[in-house]
Formats: sequence, structure tokens, C-alpha cells
Amino acid sequence: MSAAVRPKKENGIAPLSNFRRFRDMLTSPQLEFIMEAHNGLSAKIVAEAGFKGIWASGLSMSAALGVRDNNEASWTQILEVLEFMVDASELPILVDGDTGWGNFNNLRRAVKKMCQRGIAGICIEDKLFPKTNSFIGDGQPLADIDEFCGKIKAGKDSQLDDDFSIVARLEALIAGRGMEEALRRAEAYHDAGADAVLIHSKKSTADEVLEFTKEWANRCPVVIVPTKYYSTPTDEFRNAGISLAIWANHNLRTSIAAMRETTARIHRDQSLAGVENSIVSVSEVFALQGADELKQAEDRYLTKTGSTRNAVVVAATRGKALGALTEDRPKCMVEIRNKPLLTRLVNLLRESGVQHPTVVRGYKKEMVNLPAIETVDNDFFETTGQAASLACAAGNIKDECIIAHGDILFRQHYLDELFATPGDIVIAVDGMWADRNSTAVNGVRNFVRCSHPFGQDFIDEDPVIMQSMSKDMDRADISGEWIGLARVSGRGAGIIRDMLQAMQADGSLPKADLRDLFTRIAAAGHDIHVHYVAGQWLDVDDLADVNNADRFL
Ligand code: SPV
Ligand code: MG
Repeated sequence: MSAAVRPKKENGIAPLSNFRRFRDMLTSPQLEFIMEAHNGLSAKIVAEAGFKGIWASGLSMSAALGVRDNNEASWTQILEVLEFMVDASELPILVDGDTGWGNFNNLRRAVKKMCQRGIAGICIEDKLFPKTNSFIGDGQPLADIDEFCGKIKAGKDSQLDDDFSIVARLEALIAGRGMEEALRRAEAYHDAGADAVLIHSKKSTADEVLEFTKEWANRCPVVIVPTKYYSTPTDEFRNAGISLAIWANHNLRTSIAAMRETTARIHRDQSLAGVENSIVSVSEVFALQGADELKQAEDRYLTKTGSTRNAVVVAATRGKALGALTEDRPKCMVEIRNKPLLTRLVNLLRESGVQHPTVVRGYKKEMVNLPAIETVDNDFFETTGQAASLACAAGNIKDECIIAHGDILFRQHYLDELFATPGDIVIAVDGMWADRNSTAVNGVRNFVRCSHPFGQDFIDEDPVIMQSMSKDMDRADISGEWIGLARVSGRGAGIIRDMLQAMQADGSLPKADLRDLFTRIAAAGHDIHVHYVAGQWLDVDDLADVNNADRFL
């Protein structure tokens, strides 16, 4: 069934379905109202005004399509209009099903389709196909009672939800066949299973409708369409115990009036100046279309700069110090609060617009099987280091690209800041390194000496450049600690690839880690820019780190 049929749960409680909400409107003790809409836009306007339901008027939908209310639009064309209306608002819709678009068999199929689309109910009238609008001509022929009862039964037997409603519309008064005929038919349709009857009238007073309602005595809910008896005070309907009033065509008619006025004025003036202040702004149109929601979705799902953002995550090692935790999986798949570390890292990357990171696997590689990642394997992970792993994914280091250790967690905004920091190669360096309680047994810290110390006393515009990176450094020389996160531009990606190739050629690659790579790049005269961060990150080397990570989250 469609999403419209199964509304989303909020706080674990499923809201009522639109089928149920409409049925409740029919059966509630008070008078309820539904308002005409004929497309997605008017459906939104009805919802915006606060109505609880929509009348999908046959007259209005056909007129909006530029055809007559004589079943000139096929029922599947109407179904398409209805789909837009369902998507446009969350309101229950009662569709004007005319005569059911044929006999019982046509109605059966239509009812199923309506249910699948999340239409709350259908109103069918006891005339002949192709129908004519009730306000055109006199003495329209009525359907045979038994035939119409069979149609109601077939519709009820075909509905896919118990709360779908069938409203049987009585045209006896319209056709001039009198009150007795209307009541006789109402009784039969009610017996056949109709959930409500609609008593239609083209008189300018509500007399015959109120007389019917009195005689009917609420044997089932009564629905009315006061188009012609519009001057009747609504309280009279309320006092008569009527269940539902349909304001049947007023969005269509008002739009015709407005469109005519504006079009004629523009035609006459050969200018837009005269109408601008009397029509809605384009911003209002965008708002009705939900432009804001799309913007938010773009921020969430699209790369932020519009350019391609890549990432290579080096995650080939086991992480021996984690003991039993990494017996059957690599370190990156160790779960922190029921979610693998790598999943958390991939989610962080996605939030910053990296849709398909590349993960270099090694130890227990079959366990690294997350959706939306590309994998590259370093099958020599036992005898090689991080640089060799990175070299396995050299082809994926391109455009704007993050390079990350597979065992780190950090605050989301660090990624956004890295992307925003100028430079072909930028590394994130923790200026609060001295506060960090690194308990790693095998954990090697990547100390960095920079052109400017961490703090407020350097000019922001001055780039901070890495001068050296080493696991051993005199305390006095340390500016910070590399957190295992870097960003390269397309040009920076080329520098990295070239250096990996050079290291491969001179035999230094297998034993090198990323620290050695950056050191070589800096030594070759390329600037490695530094973006300082202040704590709020961790890597996972041992069990104490796993506990820290849990706390970090
Ligand atoms: C419609 O809105 O299409 C209706 C109501 O069927 S009426 O036009 O009054 O017949
Ligand atoms: Mg109609």
C-alpha cells in the first residue's frame, strides 16, 4: 500500500489513516465540511486554510482539464489528478466518482485503485454513464435501483481498507422524481452497504434537502452539496443533523474569476505593472510548492559545493590491541554503541557531501560490507602500512578528496572546515594535543610542528603550514597532533598520487605510513596547510579508546 495509506508514526503512535479520518467525519455527531480541490495546488490551499478534508470535484477536475463534466476525462486521467492531490496534502479526499465509470465491474477496479492511492472514499451517483452535471437540463435518467445496489455492493466488496467509504448520491430530486423515490432509493442503497447518502438538490432553498433529512431520520449519515441553496444559514444544516457539507466548486470558480481579470488586464495594458500588486508573489508560489523542503534536502543529500567530493578511508588493519573485539572483524568494524566505527565515519562524510567514500580493506575484508561505499583491497595488509593501503586506492584520490584513518571519530564541523580551508593539501591538527589522554599501547601519535602556534595570536588570514610531522618530537616543538584527517584539492590529489608512485619506485612505500607520506611531500617543497581544531576527536586503538568513544558520542 502507498505511503499515503500508512501515515508515519510519531512518538511510536501510528496516526489515524485517511480512510479512518474521513469515516470519522461522516459518523461524528457534528456537521463537518470538505472543500473542493481540483489539482495539487488547490489541495494545498484547502489544507492551508484548515479544512479537514477535500472534495475532488468531477466538475472542477474536468473543467480544470478543459473538458466537460460528461466523463470526457477518463477515470485513469482523473486518477492521475488525484495522485497529485494526495501527494500535495495530507487530508482525506472524497472523490467524485460520477456513476462509477461503467457498471459494477468498472467500479470494482476503480475502488481498488482509489484505495491503493490513499483516497479516503468515493461518491457515486445513481445516473447513467456517461453522466451529465446535475445542474444541466432536467429529467436526467436515473440508474435502475437494483443495478445501482449491485454497484454499491461490488464497491464495498472490493475496498482494500475496512474504513474506505462509499457515499451513495441520490439524484431523484434533481431528476424531478420526488421525495418518495429519493427515500426509497436511500433505503435500498443503505441496505446495499453505502456508508452515507448524499441528497442532491438544485433548488435555491434547502427545503427539500431538509425534508429528506427529517424523513431519513439519520438511518445513516447524510451529505449535502449546497451550491444552489448557498444562502441557507449553515446552522440549519447543523440543526437538521446533517453530517457533511461539501463546498463543491468554489476554488475552481474563484480561480476562473481571478484568471479572467488578470489576463484581461495584461492584455489590455500590454504591461504587468497593473496586476503585480493584486496577485501573489512568486515567493508565495515557491512556498506553496515546498521550496524550503527541497533546499533542506539538497543540503542533506547533495555535495555542498556542487562539485564531486570523494574520500579514501584507510582501514586495512586489525587493531590487535583490541583483542577479542577484532578477532572476527577489523578495527573499523568494531561497534561503538551498536554501530560500527566505520558506519559512523561514513555518515559524517555523507553529511559533508561525500556520497561514496572508498574504503581500503585488508584484515577480514569480507566484514567491511557497508552500503554506499566503494571498497579497494590491500591484500598485503600484514606486511605493509598505511601509505601502501592508500596507494591501493590511488585512482580514487581525485577532485576534492578527504583522506582519513578508518578508526577516528570527530565533530562533523571539522570536515566542513577542512573543505573551507584554502590549500591543496590541508590536515586537521589538534592544538589541544597536550590535554589528550592518549592511552594507546601501540598508538603512535602524529605530532606536528607548524609555522604558527595554535591560539588566537596569529593573523587569521596567514596560512598555517606544516613544518614537520613525527611520532617523536621535543615537547617544545609540538604545535599539535594530526587527527588522521586531511583534505586535498584536485591538484593536491595529484601531488599525493605522484608521491605514492615515487615511494613505490624507491622501495619506501611498503613500510611507510601517512606521516611519512606527508613528510616527503613537505620535503619536496609542497605546502601542507594546517587547520587547527581543539580536541573533540579520538582514534580507537585499544579498549580504553572504545570506552572513550562511547563517552564521546
Ligand atoms: C461536482 O462537484 O462535480 C459535483 C457536485 O458532482 S455538482 O456539480 O453540484 O453536481
Ligand atoms: Mg460531479
